[in-house]
Amino acid sequence: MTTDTARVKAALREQHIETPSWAYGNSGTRFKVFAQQGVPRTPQEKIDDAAQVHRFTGIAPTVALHIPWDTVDDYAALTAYARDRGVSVGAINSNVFQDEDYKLGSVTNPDPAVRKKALNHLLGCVDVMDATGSRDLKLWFSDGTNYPGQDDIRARQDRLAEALAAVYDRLGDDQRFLLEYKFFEPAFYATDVPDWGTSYAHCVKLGPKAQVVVDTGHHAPGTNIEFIVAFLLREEKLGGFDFNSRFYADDDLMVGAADPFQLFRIMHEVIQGGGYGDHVAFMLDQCHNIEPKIPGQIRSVMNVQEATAKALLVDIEELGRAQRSGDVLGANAVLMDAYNTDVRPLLADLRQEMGLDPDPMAAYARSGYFEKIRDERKDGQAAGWGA
Ligand code: PSV
Ligand code: MN
Repeated sequence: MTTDTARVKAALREQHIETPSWAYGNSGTRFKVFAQQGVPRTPQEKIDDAAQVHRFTGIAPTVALHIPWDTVDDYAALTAYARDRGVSVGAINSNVFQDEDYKLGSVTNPDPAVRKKALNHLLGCVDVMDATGSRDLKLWFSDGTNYPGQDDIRARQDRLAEALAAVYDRLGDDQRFLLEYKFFEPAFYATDVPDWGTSYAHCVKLGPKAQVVVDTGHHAPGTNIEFIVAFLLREEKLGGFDFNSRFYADDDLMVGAADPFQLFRIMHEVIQGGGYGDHVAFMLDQCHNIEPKIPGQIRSVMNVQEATAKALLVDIEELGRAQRSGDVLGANAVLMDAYNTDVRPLLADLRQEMGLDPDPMAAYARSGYFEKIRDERKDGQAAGWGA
């Protein structure tokens, strides 16, 4: 294990984890949304909550928006609002999955009028990026079919390619889109972007401003996600992560909760593959259905930070030596030594050096912020779906 803790801490100081505005709103399953107290009613209040996560962790300075959930009249004013609270607007997430028109798909819909509507939404999201200074447009399509024969799989790929090309052409020099894949749901027979290979193939055709985003919850059980990460980094096509945890499907649980070892293995490949930097966006895409939301986000940021610290502790020289000499057990032991290290004292030290409380969860609980929003946000409509 490396003993160069100064280097590890320096790298950790640079880490940047983005929280999603939708994590602060009410959420649930298709069975029930359990409303919580103090839930934001506006995009501004979601930003207030995101600023708290940054205040206590020091490494969550951006918040992703979801359009139209976070639609406002004046995006420049929203950007200034965020800046005044010490955070800024991160990725813009498009939403072409919640309109009646999209029953048979959005950009792959057989009806050209629906395709046009969906494309206009995506182009409108780039306008929001222009107004907020956001670099990344996240594209996730619920498009697909439920039954064999329902539509022409190949024609749907053509329609997808056409829409992606139009969005790509609209991007500014410093903007990118991140194409997300998901192997099922809400379409159950064939999803139009089911896997990293489909996303990758579309992105390669378009160029460097098209990148793949890996949502850790969007794989079949047993998928080796770190292999995908290593491969995409090698091809310079990994744009970022939507981090969360799954046990069974797209569970959207806190990242690192279900399988912290997998998160460590992913971070190891990120670091090994030169993906540790701002060109790979580390975003959370989670819901907190039964646990409190702001602490849920703080815990999640800490989980990513812990996995990163362990991955930074891997003795790369020693690992390389063992690998080159075919020392199977030795190489494995180098990784496991780092993984089995308790990095919490190192992170507590780091936080103190950064002027933070060493225990972000306890500091938030003591801060009185929850009591304040619980009282202030009693009236009005809480953000979320169905609450
Ligand atoms: C789809 O399941 C997804 O992962 C996409 O990123 C959406 O934008 C997000 O969830 C909505 O919560
Ligand atoms: Mn996602």
